[in-house]
Amino acid sequence: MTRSLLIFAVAVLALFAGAGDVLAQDAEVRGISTDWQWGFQDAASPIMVDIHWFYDWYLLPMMIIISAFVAGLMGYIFIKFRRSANPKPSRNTNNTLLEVLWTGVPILILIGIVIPSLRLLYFEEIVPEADMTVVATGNQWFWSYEYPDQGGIEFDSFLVPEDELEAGQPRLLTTDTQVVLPAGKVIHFLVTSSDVIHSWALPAGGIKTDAVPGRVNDFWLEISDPGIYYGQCSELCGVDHGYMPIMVDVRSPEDFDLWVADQQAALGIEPEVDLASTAQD
Ligand SMILES: [Cu+2]
Repeated sequence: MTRSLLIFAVAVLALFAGAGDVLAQDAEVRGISTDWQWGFQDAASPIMVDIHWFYDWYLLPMMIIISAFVAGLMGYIFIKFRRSANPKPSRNTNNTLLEVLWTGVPILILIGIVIPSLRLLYFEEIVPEADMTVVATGNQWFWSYEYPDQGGIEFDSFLVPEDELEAGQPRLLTTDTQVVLPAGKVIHFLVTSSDVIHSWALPAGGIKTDAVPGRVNDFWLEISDPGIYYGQCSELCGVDHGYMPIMVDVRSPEDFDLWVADQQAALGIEPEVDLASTAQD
């Protein structure tokens, strides 16, 4: 029986492993869900790479093996000990070895889950040295963004209503302004809210962080490939909760600098002045 279980587990795993490839067809839009998608979106950040590994190659096989084992055991009991085959049931009430095993083995399994799980949590939690900071503020019902390192660029980001969408823009995910980020850089995100609890979530980045009024939460995000990545507010925040999407536009660092210069010009922000050199004059 163990052999067939193993084959079943491998078959199911193969299905899951192939699921991510669907997204690769469109190079530009990288972070979006697809029809009939199984499993997660393709990993775009180091955190999501680890989440993929932890789920696909650790938790999921474990769940499949445990579920198959329990289902198999129940099937075996239903047949072997049905009334017609076993009219006189055994009156045994305990078995020390079995009891030690069914207590001890689950404990070992849980310890086996806790170790990589905590390792992953700490990896997410500890922000490496960041290249820049972005502040995301949740509002009923849109997001505002600030770039303190780029002279305080700030803007609001609203949903583009369905009747104003251009061809190829996904409904309920497209926003009028995007969070533009440089590829391959560590971004330190500060997340807060101006009214109720929202949640800044980007599945491909492995991010879901609550935006709580009066409190600043943070996370780090490093997206390696330029492209468009979609997310949504993921905390029930009121009537338009489903209408405050997140659209991240990751560009090459050079294109990002161009965007920054553009934004600064539009907002009338003086380009960064080197204070040290000014003081020497
Ligand atoms: Cu919200």
